[in-house]
Amino acid sequence: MTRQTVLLTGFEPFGHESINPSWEAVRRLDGWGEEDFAVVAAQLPCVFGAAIDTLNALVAQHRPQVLIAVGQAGSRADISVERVAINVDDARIADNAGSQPVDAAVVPGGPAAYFATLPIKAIVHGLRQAGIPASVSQTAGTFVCNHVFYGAMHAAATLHPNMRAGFIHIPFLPEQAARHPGAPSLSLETDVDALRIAVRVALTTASDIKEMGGRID
Ligand code: PCA
Repeated sequence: MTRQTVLLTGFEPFGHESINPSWEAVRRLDGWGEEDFAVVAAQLPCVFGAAIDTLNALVAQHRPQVLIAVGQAGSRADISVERVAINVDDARIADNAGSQPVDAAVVPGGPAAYFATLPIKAIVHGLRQAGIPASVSQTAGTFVCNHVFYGAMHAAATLHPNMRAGFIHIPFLPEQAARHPGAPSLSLETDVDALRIAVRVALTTASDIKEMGGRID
């Protein structure tokens, strides 16, 4: 049996944080696998441009069948499985290299948006079944996470047709939320469990389930 490769990426800390839950979670899954798949975890810089360059090099090196990029979303209360990446960088804060693009295209001339090709509804369903709060998210924002998500989908669409890809935002860890009174958080253990489920569901679901994941607001 050929082993499938799953690439998980997390980000370095950004803003005023000294850790990023996405990297803390994915690095614990580096090397995890079963007879039919193996996980490679890698860190991306929180820098426009360089993050996509790093991701493209990782994809060229590892040729994953499944790519799940993970990032921190401090205001989110649950595991947010992203539906769509948009072709815009509009940064509220500077990235880790000091750049703050406003209304710039991620890929000039590229499509306005790409949908994730992971089974997002099945992943949310699997997470909820396991007692983990999760939802479909309709926006990955306009900062480096959306940028990387768009870059990943563009690479999949143009260069790697056999790679399924998507993005998951995770909340603060409790120790981060303790410095932001009122902010929601999830434990590292829950994040790691959630990513294990996302990987398994992505590998075993050929076509997504049809289950309501929309919002009105
Ligand atoms: N979250 C940021 C970028 C890096 C990260 O972990 C975002 O949501 O864009």
